[in-house]
Amino acid sequence: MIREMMALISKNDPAVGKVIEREFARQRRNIELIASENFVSETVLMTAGTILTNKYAEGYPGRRYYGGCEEVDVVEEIAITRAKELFGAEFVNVQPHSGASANYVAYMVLCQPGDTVLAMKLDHGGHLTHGSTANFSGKYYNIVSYGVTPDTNLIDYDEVLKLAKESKPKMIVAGASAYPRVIDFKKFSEIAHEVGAYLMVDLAHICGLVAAGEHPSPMPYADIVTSTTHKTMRGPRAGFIMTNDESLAKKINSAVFPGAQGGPLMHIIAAKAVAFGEALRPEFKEYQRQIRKNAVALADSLVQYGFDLVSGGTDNHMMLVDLRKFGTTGRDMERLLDLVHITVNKNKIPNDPQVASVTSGIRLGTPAVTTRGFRENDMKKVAELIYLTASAYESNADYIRAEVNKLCEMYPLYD
Ligand code: DSN
Repeated sequence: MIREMMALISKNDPAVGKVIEREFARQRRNIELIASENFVSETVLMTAGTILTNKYAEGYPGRRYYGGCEEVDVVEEIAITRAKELFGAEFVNVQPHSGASANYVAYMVLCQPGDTVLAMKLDHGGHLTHGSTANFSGKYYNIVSYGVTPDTNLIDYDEVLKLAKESKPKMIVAGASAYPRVIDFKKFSEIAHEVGAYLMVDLAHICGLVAAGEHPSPMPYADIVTSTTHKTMRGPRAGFIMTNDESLAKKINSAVFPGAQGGPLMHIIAAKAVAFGEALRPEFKEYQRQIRKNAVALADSLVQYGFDLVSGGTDNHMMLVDLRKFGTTGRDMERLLDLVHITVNKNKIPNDPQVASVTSGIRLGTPAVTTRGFRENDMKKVAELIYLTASAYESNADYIRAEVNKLCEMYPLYD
């Protein structure tokens, strides 16, 4: 089906078709270790490419501003019902186009511009929407930032409490884009309660792990939980919002539409419904368990090869490699790994002496390779290939490419 679709696109629009065909070849050829990426099922992929893209459906099921919404109403309800079951949520809005727009909505609902928000520093693992001055969050809110301790690189909950008492935030944001350890949502909620703040949890990275019970859920503790659907969750590129507080439900709906967005993307909402359905199956639990096993295997092997990992290892799907001991930077390592067909992203480590375009680290994650079928032994091989790239690239480049090729042929993608 995928190849037929690509052939059709290439026939009708060779310029775009060729890009898609080359990108398809790249995804099949490379070992994908970007922690936020994954490979969706063919059902999710096909659903995202359906005629549902033709439909305008501003509003919510049963309350739309357009006629002809009887079918898309059904699919949005399916997505909502499945997400509620998956996360034990009382209320779900599946319309956010992305994690960033879901976060925008959470700020709109829980805060007023100018309010103080306590969130994780970007270079300690937070996200742009957690207070970067280049982002709406840093421009419209008074951001106070917490981070990790210098000795353990774990979230410093004592510092969170101290900063919360000093700054009296309206909202505390928990959740991260580059934090390899368990996040204690209960502790965050105790701190929030102590200072009378709302707790918003950005679940994007660990969403699939939480759905499968591989990481504690924030649902009993957070006022609002936002997430993407395309990382560990393995759905289409999009977002969603949950709460168990009935009084916030209506505000969230109004803040999504008409507050922040216009027409929902019904083809993507249908693909979210499919992904939530897949996540309700027992195989998804097994998949998430394997993501963690693979992450531990990769982390342990990298340590054996002499790499320093931020916080010493991982509890989830990702790890941060501190490259300083190898005398290289995140930028150079990302480039060299690209040349041997291993895809990663440069990433700041806590208190990084390098700027964001260089960095001292790379971030590695196992969701995508686990989808392909990689197991612990394969991760050990991947660690060896990363080590050779960092320590003796010139003399090993051909060998590394050949080994990458062997692994990718052993676990073909979309075959
Ligand atoms: N940009 C995403 C990531 O790579 O973690 C977060 O939204």
